[in-house]
Amino acid sequence: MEQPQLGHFGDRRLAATGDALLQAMQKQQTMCLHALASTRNEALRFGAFLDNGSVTRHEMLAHASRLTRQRAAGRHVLAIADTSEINFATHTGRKRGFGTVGNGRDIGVFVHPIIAVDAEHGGIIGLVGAEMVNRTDGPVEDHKSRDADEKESRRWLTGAETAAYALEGAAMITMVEDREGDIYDQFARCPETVHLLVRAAQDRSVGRGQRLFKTCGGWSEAGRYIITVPARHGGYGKGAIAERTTVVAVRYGEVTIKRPATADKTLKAALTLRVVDVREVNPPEDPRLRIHWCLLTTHDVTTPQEAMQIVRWYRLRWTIEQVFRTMKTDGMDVETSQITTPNNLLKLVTVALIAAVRVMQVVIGRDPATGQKLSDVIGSPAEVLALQAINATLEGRTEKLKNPHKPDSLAWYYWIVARMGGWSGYTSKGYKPAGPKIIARCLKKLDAMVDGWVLANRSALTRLP
Ligand SMILES: [Mn+2]
Repeated sequence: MEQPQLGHFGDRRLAATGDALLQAMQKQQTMCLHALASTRNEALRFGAFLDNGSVTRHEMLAHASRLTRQRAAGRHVLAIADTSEINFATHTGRKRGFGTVGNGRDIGVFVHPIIAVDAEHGGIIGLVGAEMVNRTDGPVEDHKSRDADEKESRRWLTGAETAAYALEGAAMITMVEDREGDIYDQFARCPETVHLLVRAAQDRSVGRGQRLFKTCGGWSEAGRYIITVPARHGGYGKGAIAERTTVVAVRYGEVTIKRPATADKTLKAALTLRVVDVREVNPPEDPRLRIHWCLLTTHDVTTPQEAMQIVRWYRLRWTIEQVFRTMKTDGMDVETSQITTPNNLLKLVTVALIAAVRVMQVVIGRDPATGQKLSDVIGSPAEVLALQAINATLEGRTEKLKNPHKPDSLAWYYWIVARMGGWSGYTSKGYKPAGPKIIARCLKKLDAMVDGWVLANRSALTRLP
């Protein structure tokens, strides 16, 4: 690649190895270097790469963030943040220096990324930043008794500042977070250039002895909508629950929330926020199954259309869940991963995160309805030329086998990716779009072809404006 994909690391060879590792990770999400590498020598090279002091998580994240910042200019960006734990089952007990995850037994790390999503079409713009924690302290017993500034929630407080800095130049920034982000300090300290959209976790006091949830429930309905509640596959003692459809009522209004007794006394004593409340009209008996999203936001909400816009933006939080799902593979085993230090593990998890964002970006952008631009994925004119050349070799003689999408769209790129994966190219009946796994496999092949083409045509390329 003309521009390295993973980072510069101050050395061309390191940058090239980084790109090879990233491409391998896109193809197959695993923490095992032997599985990632195609030869034994390459596995050793990947190991040496991670050991190298110039290869830092900071350079990988800063590089991704720079690309995202360029693409985000002038757009309304949803900065979606969430935490996920990556577990590594272990057979021989805890290794020195590796932390444990929530169950206090498995080795693992916490990943807290922020991803940039286009508020208009929902396509991924890129990674904004990420915090990784190798938690060596064991599970936190009682997080409510701690100050918000303490370790566990600090990442939620710094997220908006990170986004404000990294997405400077965006037309608008909205942080989108689930209930974990419902921290008074975050609303009180949010930078002026950043909006917040957070699902309420706490039934806060809204003054005059009133509580948030009951207050919202008393507002008049702005509309009713049918929504599909996805199936739940069990785990953690919960049984599997089938997909269902249900009717929800949407309400909106304004509340003033009080500073909780546990919060920093230097913060404002009260804050005025808008609320969009989505709750089932006939909720099921079991309160755990009920749909109730009480969405707190700094955006103005004065019409039912604006309320539904808030709901749509919140639902795009799904994107970060998909990134986590792409990252996680079953049976990751630290013992056999040739990863010897927690720091190297965190580097590899960073590569896995960047790879997962790239894969999901193409998976989501393949839908021509999004209208997402190719420039969100491919930066240089040389790579675009290479893709045009590859596209020409993949198109058939008949009209039916021409790439039907605009050459500047991500859907056009996806058509090439899918064709390389052996997809027939016919869009008539029986066509089933490829999922993340197939796309990831094809992306690696395509990246290699683009590289080869750019290399072979370098002399011709220098003449370009
Ligand atoms: Mn969460």
